[in-house]
Amino acid sequence: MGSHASEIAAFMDDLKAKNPGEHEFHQAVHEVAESIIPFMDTKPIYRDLKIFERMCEPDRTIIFRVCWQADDGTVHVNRGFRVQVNNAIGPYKGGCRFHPTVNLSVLKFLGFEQQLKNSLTGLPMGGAKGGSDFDPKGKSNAEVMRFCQAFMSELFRHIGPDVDVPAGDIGVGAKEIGYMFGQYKRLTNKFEGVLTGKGLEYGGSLIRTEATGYGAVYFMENMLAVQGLDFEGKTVVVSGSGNVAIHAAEKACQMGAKVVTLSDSGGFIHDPAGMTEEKINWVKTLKKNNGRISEYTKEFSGSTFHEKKRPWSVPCDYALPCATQNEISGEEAKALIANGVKAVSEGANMPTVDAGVKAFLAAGVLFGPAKAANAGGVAVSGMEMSQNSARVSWTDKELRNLLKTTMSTIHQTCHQFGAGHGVNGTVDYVRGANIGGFVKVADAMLAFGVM
Ligand code: NDP
Ligand code: 2IT
Repeated sequence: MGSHASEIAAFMDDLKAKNPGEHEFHQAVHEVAESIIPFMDTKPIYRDLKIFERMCEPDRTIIFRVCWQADDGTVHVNRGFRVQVNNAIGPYKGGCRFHPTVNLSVLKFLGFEQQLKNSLTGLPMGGAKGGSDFDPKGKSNAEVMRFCQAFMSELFRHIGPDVDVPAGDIGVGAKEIGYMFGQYKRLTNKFEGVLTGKGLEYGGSLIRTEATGYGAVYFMENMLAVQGLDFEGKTVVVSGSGNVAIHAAEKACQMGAKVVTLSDSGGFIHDPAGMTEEKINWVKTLKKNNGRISEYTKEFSGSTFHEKKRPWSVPCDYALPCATQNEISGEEAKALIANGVKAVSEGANMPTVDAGVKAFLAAGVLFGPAKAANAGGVAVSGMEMSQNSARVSWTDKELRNLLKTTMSTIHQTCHQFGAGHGVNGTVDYVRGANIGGFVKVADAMLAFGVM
């Protein structure tokens, strides 16, 4: 990489000048540039035709006002976004996030990664991301419904089953998807597969809810198998307690691991005895009722709550960050390494800061980057799109098998481009995922000529 340092620096200077202040976007692009810029030597036409520059400039960015009324009659104004990054290999596809930290930088980083992630799934999906700075916390159901309807009242004209298919992300689950689908149907008079993560009654797919968390565990299982390791009896630390975290914890438990932590923005719980299916089901109900993870300690004795702390100081064999971006700092990565962590699989998007990723790679930790490790969610979304187009519903067994096979195919792709590139000849899954995702999108773009 050394000989490419100045090309990467110049590329990043240009990107930063064009996108000032968008730190998360810079961070996501920089990580990929470190893999792709040297790789372009193997096929100079990518460089000559500015394929990577084009992937860093969204096809379009839609920003709109979302105005809604609270239960007490007050009027609120939020900002809505949809960043349509690239549709070279299929309709734009990616989730919507409702969280007060949402801004253009966050959605551009997520959309940028999504185009590569979706390519890795092998399914025909382009990349996009959307959302709003709306904070669902503390809102009534009626307020969430009015917000979702207001959001869709503008978004509907920019999406469609062959155009752009949004889904959930932080703050957007089955309830919000239901409200948005209903509003789309009312405005267009069309019942079509325009969103994924839908309820089973109206075109949703089995296993979509579980897919991201389960997939992150399957990805880790594949990485472990290369080194003859597994989950049996291993201690696992999980962050978050939302959709991804709960299902990652559930699958790790089913595979014989001892899951000892969960968290939310208030802090983390440590349960040294390990979680059972019963405890995880209790957390599912807690979260459905908008409860806080601190309540866990009142229900299960022997567990402790650590206010405003993240779980990375707890010794473990494996770590599954499943909450949000930049939740493992360089120092926290070093603490995990010092405590003997052997593998990390990113259920969340970009949960590890750059220094943390570098520390894991330098220490030879098996590190599954988000765009590969959490691709199970969007992969089953792709399967939901197929079922909707064919007007069929696949069985639970078929979908479970498809998810497992997809995660192992993604692992193989990462292995193909990453093997031998890590320390002491190990697999660099970051390089593997970046190049594995890039090639298909890049070759499709070449086929279309200059545009
Ligand atoms: P949820 O809204 O269901 O849960 C989010 C969890 O993360 C909550 O426990 C939340 O705590 C915590 N969290 C969110 N923001 C912060 C923050 N700034 N600081 C600390 N904790 C935070 O979202 P998901 O589980 O769906 O998403 C989690 C991650 O997984 C995200 O990075 C998302 O992009 C990624 N992902 C999701 C997919 C999906 O299919 N849902 C697919 C692929 C990736 P609190 O309740 O206190 O806010
Ligand atoms: O980050 C992600 O991959 C998601 N939030 C899921 C996207 C999708 O379209 O299912």
